[in-house]
Amino acid sequence: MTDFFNGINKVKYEGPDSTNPLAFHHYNPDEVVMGKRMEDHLRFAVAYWHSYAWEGGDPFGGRTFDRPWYPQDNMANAKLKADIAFEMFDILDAPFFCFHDYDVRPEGATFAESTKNLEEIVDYFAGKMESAKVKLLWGTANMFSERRWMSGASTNPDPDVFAYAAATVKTCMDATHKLGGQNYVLWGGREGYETLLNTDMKQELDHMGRFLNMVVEYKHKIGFKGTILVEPKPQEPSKHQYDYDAATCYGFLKKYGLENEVKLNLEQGHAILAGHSFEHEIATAVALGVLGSIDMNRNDYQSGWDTDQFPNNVPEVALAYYHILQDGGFTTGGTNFDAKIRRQSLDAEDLIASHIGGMDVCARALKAAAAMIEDGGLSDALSNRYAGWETPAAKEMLANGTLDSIFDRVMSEGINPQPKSGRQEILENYVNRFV
Ligand code: XUL
Ligand code: CO
Repeated sequence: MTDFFNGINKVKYEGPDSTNPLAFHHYNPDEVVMGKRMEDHLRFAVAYWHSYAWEGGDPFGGRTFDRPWYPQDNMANAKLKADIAFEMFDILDAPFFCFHDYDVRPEGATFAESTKNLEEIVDYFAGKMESAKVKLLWGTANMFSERRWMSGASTNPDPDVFAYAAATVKTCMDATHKLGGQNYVLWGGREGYETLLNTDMKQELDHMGRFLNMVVEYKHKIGFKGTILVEPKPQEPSKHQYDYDAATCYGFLKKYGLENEVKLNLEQGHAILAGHSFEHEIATAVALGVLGSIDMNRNDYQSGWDTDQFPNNVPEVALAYYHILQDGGFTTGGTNFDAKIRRQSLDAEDLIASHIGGMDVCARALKAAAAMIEDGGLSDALSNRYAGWETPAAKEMLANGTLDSIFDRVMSEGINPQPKSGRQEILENYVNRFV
């Protein structure tokens, strides 16, 4: 036991009336919602990068945090960081965590040294996971921070960078597989461009498609049973990223023959950056059959950049879970807090409180979503709105109609559509009863 979280006990559910800031007020893992334990619905994960690797810097200033595992450039501190991370997973009773290679091991002078460092840490994690409750939701490779990635990873004009990226992903998939990870994520941090003046977009997209096919081939080769997930984001760090949003990613997967092999990891803040709502992105993925997992956070609606704050808006999150539950809920996916405390939140207690808040917001949202589904008001409204399509004439038109035959029917039956209210405010008022 380290003394980092001294005085902070395992967080317990104490109910909405408790005034204890370090208790759960709404997240009650064992509470059954729509026939399933809350913990099994939400499948929360702690993100290693934000909670332990990020040092509190912003574009105007460097590190604000003081952590016993700094500097993060040696194996002894990487192990201390792991000790403290696993203590936090236990305090929160977190069922999952997620990591990049770069978060957990020091960068070596060579690829071989970085790989050796990663393997040593993976063994260290595996030892801890034998007795810990926490499991790995997903692993991933950081192919955006080091200088070599500045012009992209698989989309880099330099084939040596493509090779370095392929070798890196192999090591991270091996690590994920070894730790029993349930998914493997690819977020295209710099898979995009700064200017079209120096970019052959077609060639870069073809390389990215070939790369993702290699990932899928390797998954099958090693017998990894988890899901491969791509994470959309429209920009930042690149000016334009190829995996812009859910719809763009689906088009990409289709073009490169991967729509049945790869699903999406959707992030709230990325949806906002793309000019969408989170539920839009989730509903799009559900409609296309590629919803995999979510990165839960919130973006500042004024600043226009990816602020990765913990969620605090129950009505918004409720609509997100509504669509997830309507899709049948998560299978291998879960709710990863891709969220960081503010750089002025210096204390160990802030790390715990932020996750408690996020988990409570999601729990309230899940309960509201389930209540709306059990009540059936929204699905009844949808059925009514589309009821005309249940008639034999409408079904026949869709199945066998041609412009000619439909023209004849409109003429002979004198079809003259009568507009009906979309009842938006009534539906918004309905949702408001549950949130
Ligand atoms: C960056 C982001 C990443 C991915 C994993 O915006 O969301 O943390 O989730 O690489
Ligand atoms: Co993310």
